[in-house]
Amino acid sequence: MKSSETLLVDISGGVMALTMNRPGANALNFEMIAALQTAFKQAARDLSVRCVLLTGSGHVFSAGQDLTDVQKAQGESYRAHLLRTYNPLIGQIRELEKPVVAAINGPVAGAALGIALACDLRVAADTARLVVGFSGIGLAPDSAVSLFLPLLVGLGRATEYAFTNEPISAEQALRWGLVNQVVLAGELNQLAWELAERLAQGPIQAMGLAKRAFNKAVLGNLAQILDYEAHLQDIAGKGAEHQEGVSAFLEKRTPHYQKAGS
Ligand code: T3D
Repeated sequence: MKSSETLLVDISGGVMALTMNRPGANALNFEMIAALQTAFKQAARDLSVRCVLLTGSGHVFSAGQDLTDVQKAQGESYRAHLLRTYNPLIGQIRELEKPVVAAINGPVAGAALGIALACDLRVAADTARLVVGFSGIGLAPDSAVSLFLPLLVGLGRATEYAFTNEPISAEQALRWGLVNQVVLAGELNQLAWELAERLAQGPIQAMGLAKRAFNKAVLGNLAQILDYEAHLQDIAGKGAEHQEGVSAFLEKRTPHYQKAGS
């Protein structure tokens, strides 16, 4: 598979390294999501790929959905959008019976947080910040964030984290169990690559079967939750709060939800 401008792909030593690469915080547009879906398809069928390593270029992992695209794509319902974008992608990551490592090189928000949480292991730079993001623009969690978050950090913390939208540091994410390791930002690429290579040299059939068992044990309702999130996002996406949240973000001002009429 060739790299595209939005997704750099490099396969060597059994590792497929995927780098999200867009100006403006590697925000996800349809082209990048489609490129990720294609890459995960290839990772599934290419026997030379034994591990996937996902990161972002520059100083941000990814800011989630490109909010300038959200304003342009008024024609498509959020449900339809999620059914062709994040929902299948999250499913692909969980169904890939090979290890998937996220190297979180900087801020991660929204759907990109869901993508990172769907990965098997997360290594974060000490400078990374994890942001739920959705409530910041008047949305409900999607991309299985409503499943992964309570699973990993407990319902109380997940609720507080989602409602307040306060970013958490890499160290706090480590304490909460959201990431597996925190390393110096300057060493992240090297250390994450070494981890991915080590995994690629291991018994990946056994790891794949372990992943299948974990999916069955704690993520048996993943497809249902993704579908329900799409339904809820359709409601939120039509609401005045979301309009106000996106306008405020693009105008770089504080949103005024009380005036948004809910
Ligand atoms: O079906 C559907 O479409 C609904 C699905 C939604 C899924 C979602 O992902 S919703 C959540 C969307 N994401 C967010 O709301 C996150 C918004 N961004 C942030 O919170 C922060 O930007 C970050 C924490 C990610 C990074 O903060 P920081 O301080 O490191 O960078 P910054 O200065 O805020 O951003 C850098 C640039 O990226 C900036 O542009 P500028 O001023 O340099 O021209 C900023 O506007 C741009 N940017 C950041 N996030 C997005 C974005 N541009 C487009 N879309 C974004 N999401």
